[in-house]
This record gives sequence, C-alpha cells and structure tokens, in this order.
Amino acid sequence: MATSFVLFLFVFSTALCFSQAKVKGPITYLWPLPAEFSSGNHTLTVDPALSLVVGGNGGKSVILKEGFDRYKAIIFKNSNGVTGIDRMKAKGESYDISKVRVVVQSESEDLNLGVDESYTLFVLKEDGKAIVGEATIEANTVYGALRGLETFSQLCTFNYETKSMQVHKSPWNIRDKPRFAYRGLLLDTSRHYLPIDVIKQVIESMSYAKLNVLHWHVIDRESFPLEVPTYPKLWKGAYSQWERYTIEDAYEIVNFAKTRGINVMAEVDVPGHAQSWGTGYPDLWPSSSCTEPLDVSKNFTFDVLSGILTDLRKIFPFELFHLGGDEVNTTCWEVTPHVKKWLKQQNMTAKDAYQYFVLKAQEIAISKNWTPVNWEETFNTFPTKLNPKTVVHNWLGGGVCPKAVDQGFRCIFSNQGVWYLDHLDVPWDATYNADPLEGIDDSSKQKLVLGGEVCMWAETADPSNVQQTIWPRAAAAAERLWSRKESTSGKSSNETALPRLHYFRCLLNRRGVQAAPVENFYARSAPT
Ligand code: CP6
Repeated sequence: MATSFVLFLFVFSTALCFSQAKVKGPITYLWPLPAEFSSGNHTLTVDPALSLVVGGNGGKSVILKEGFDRYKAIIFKNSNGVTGIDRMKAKGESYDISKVRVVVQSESEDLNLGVDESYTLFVLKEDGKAIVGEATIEANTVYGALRGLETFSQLCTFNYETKSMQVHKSPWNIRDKPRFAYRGLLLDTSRHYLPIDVIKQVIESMSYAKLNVLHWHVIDRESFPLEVPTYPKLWKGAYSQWERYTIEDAYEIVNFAKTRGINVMAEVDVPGHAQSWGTGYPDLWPSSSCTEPLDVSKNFTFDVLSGILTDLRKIFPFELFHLGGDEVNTTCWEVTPHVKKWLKQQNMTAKDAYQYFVLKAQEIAISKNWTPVNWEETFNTFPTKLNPKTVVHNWLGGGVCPKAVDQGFRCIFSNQGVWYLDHLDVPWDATYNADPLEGIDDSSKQKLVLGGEVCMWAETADPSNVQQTIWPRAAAAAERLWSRKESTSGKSSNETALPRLHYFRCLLNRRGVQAAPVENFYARSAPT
C-alpha cells in the first residue's frame, strides 16, 4: 500500500512539468543548491516593472546591467502575458519587491580560473508601518552578482490563481559560493558543425546551471571548421564553406560567454585526432595513405601548430588551453619510410616520439602564457616528463585524478562512465552521484582537483538534438560541482535531488531549452 502510494506520486511528479502542482502549499526549488540558505513563510509579490539599483565599485558594469535585463525578461517570460498590474492597481495594492539592489565590490571584469563567484542574496519583508520588500545581492565581482541573479530568478514563481509573480518562503537568506572553480561542458564542433546561435544557446543554458567553462573541442579528425589566418588553407578541412567559424565568430562566442561569466577553453588535439589539418596542408600527414598522427618528423608540423596557437591566443584569454594528446596510434610513424628513418636517426621509439610531440606542444603553449591541459593518456604514458604546470584531464575509467594529484599535478574529472553525455544509457543519478574527489582524502591533494566537466562528443549530436542530449544530465553534474557534498548526499538522491531536478528540467523547458525528461518511464518501475 505504502509502496504503491510512493509509486503513484513518483509517476505523477515525472509526468508533469509543473510538478509543484501536486504539492500542497508553496515550494521553491533551487538548482544547484546554494551553500547555505534559510527561508521563512511569507509570500511576496514581484513588480513586473522591477528595477535595478546598483552600488559598489562594480555597480556601473554593463555586464551587470545587461544581466539584470536578461533575468528580468526570464522571470516574467512565463506569466502568459498576464502581469497582474491592473488587478493589483484596481485594488490599490502595491508590489512587495520593486527593486533588486546589487552591490558589487570590484570594478574588475577579469574572468579567469578561480574568479570570485560568491554572493549573498537576501529577500525580506519588513513588517512595520510600511511593508518593505527588498531583494539584495552582494558580491565581490560582477560574476558573483550574475550567479545571485540566477538564484533570484529561480525564487520567482508565477501564481496562476492571483496572476502575480511571487517569491514564496520569504525572508530568504542565501550565502553561496561554488565548491569547484572549474565547472565545464565540452562541446565538439568537429563531428557535427554547430551554428553560432546554437553554441550561444548552449552557453546561455550553462549559465542557468552555474557552469562556468565551455571547453570548445573545435577541431578534430573529421573537420577543421575554424579560420586560422596564419595558415589560411587549414579550414579547407571544413565540411563545407558554410560550416565554418570565422575569427569574428570565435570572438563573438568568447565575448558572449564572458557576459555570462563563462570562460571558453579551446582545444587543439595533437598529435592524434588531427587528420582534417591535412586537407589544406597534406605535408602534415605522414603520407596520403597514412594520415594520423601528424607528421612528427617535420619542422613544418610544429610551425603550423605554433601559428595556430599564436592566432588563437588573440581570441582566447582564458589561462587554460587544451592540447588533447589522447588516443594516439603511432603505427603510421612506424610504417611510413621517411618517418621511420627519422625515428631511427633520432634514436627514438614511436612512444618516445609521442612524448616528444606532446612536450613540444606544451612548450609552445607555455611560451604563449597558457597553462596546458592534456587528456590523461599523456600522464599515463610519461607521468614524470610532463611539464609540472600540466592539468591532467581524466576521461578513462581508471580514476587518474588520485594518481595525478599524488604527483602534484592538477586534475579535471570527466570519467566517461558517468560524465560522457553521448553515453545515452547513463541514468541521471549515476551522473549525479559521481564525485571528482573520489579516492582523494588528503585536503591538500583535494585542492589540486580543479573540478570537472561533462562531455558532449558530437558523433551522435547535431543542432537537432544537442540540447536534449546535454540536459538534464549536465545539470546533475553542475550541482555536484557547485553545491557542498554534505548537502547533496547522505540521503538517497531520489529524495534530495530528484524533485528539484524535475523542476529544473522544466525550468529549462520554460526558458526555451530543449531539455529531455529526467527519466524514461519504461526503464524504471520504482524509485531505487
Ligand atoms: N574524440 C576525441 C572522441 C573521444 C576522445 N577524444 C571519445 C572517446 C571515447 C568515447 C567518447 C569520446 N570522440 N578527440 C577521448 C577523450 Cl566513448
């Protein structure tokens, strides 16, 4: 009996987007969960003519002003055209919350790894002679203020009975900051081209989940869509002349992301995964019949790599740059006569040459004042040779981060078993319950884990399905990366997270993001 009741609730809460409709009394669901919060039991109304009042050195920021305008539009987007203004006016009532006061300490809009994203958000109602409702956000940087505006937007819910926008459970007292500095999403534009607008939609939706790094896996073996002015034939490797990104496009992406507090980390994956480079410059191939990895024996190869990085440095200000280094099959080097001869002259095995290539690429990136990131194979193959600045990017199942931080390297967690979004059979809670700090107990070692990243490899994703493949599972990872471990574990995630995730998925839908249902009704008969 009890079980079937639970089952009943479960089925209905999944069947409805506005799952709170089945809940008695007002509820407020935040995603990701703030670090600390308390709430009360007042309901405040929000003025559709909500205005921004700024303070602090960073108050004049255009990023802040535009961010507020965006969030105001988001908050009132789903009031079905009914604002309640007339009804309230007719009754001679006024709104509780007419202003959002945002105080930003720092004038600097520098956005880099570890930027201060903390904020406090107070929504209160003073019961005195006059009723004063106020929402106040305080932050050290404009990016903290943006995170606070996102949280405020999630507090606002439209009441279809009174036809007014409301904040339930006031007063709210929220103190929030991220658990990890690096909260990424990989987007692959080589397997399928994604138009600029689609990339922007992904970035916008990332900001809803407080993700803060777009890892742009822009080129790979299948296509080279990016313009590189120094080597203008490289983008002959694009699928077509339309499936390309100009320098201006790339600037636009980086700039759009910055206004959402999101850094863009570009990847140039070498020496494997680079066949498309040879469409414009066949000399980069060991031979026309053996096209990967890039020809390690020629200076030209490193000239081109250096030229690409010089051009990209002007576009990507983020301190991290990804040099790939994964899945390198050196057979072509061993069977192509001129490369084989070169290996012999250099007294190198093919494995030595792989190390030689990766280290040379690292030097080029470091000379351009970038911190190199490499997929974990480079660490797995020659851990003691990597530049100590290297950030090791996990993806295989073996749990490389504990080993990498033991050697003093920094690490990013992307275990393919749980955080590869192209693995469609991974349920939301496997993604949710994974943890970047698994197997790392020492707090000084834990600090070397920058965070984690979910990966949207695009062999199976294009503009038609990319958002519904990313969401909602990217949101599950986003909460793991933002929220404190203690507040989101312990009890079953079906209790602590599932209702909120359903709600957040619906929130994405209401905001125009094609997020897929959290669970497949047929796959599970009851909560586990
Ligand atoms: N492309 C590149 C890929 C993958 C990797 N690198 C990949 C490998 C295995 C799976 C999914 C993606 N498609 N450049 C590995 C880091 Cl299952």
